[in-house]
Amino acid sequence: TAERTSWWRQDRFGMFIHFGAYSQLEGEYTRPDGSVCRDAEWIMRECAVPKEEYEKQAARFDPSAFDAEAVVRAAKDAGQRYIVITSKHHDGYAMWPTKVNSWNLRDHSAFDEHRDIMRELKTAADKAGIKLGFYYSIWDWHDPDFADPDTFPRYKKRMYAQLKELVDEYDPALLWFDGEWDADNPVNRWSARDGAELESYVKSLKPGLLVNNRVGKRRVVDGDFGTPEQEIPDGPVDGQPWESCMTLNGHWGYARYDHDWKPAAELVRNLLASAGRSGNYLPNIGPDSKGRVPAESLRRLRDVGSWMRAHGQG
Ligand code: FUL
Repeated sequence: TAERTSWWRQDRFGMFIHFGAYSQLEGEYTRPDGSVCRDAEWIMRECAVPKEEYEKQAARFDPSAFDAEAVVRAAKDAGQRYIVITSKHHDGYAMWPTKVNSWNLRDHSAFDEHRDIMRELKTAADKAGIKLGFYYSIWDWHDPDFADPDTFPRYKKRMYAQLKELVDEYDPALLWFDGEWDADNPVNRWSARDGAELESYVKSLKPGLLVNNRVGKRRVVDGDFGTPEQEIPDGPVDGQPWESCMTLNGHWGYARYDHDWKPAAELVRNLLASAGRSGNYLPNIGPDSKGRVPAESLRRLRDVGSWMRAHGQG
């Protein structure tokens, strides 16, 4: 693990991106009775959006303004050295043209079918010397085979196939699993064994691949690094390398009503605290329905970059 994680421990600072079909709703769902329910990437579940309605919204998703080069430049200027983007969140919607199902950005959207956001990011990242990783949710609200113990093996097969696509097509530096908890799936609990199996599978596809601890039960032996969320731990977590992921406002996915932004000084403080405690820092951006990164996020990242350069860290 020490050698596997050496580039990542040196990098210290990355960019998280939450972007998916939920971004189309921009955090707000208007119910048939006119009342509005608010959330972000959890909106489908928290606001009980009917499946057909969510699919209808996804069919309108057209993030044509997404600019991979600008995103990579923003990361680079901030001093971030790797990017982790949601390839599939809990809603099951794939942000790359997967062949496993049609619940994806190419086959179920209003987006230019010739574009592939993941490819664009990979190309831009490679050019800038920035590493690219993928978040992938094990939990899946959309796949009908997920929640039923009898059909779960079929789901698992598709999940493995999707991960193989991601590794083969985009050669990611790391995979960031999530949604490994037992929700929805009381019989087929995601066991330590499921985790170990999945971890060795993805590492067999690419031996150097880094994997976070949510691939299993978040123990020291699961994956290569710990994943404290919205907090900076006091120091090493069980002696395991760690990375603290954090929102810039109160949500991961875009939420048009959320203006509660953290000041840039707080981000700098968090970065320094993480680095000082041998951890990584992974602040998040959430592009809107058109794929635009909020100006408030960009401004804060720029300010962090200026601070880094002024102090000889850029
Ligand atoms: C959590 C998820 O449920 C959130 O939506 C977000 O992706 C965060 C980074 O991990 O477990």
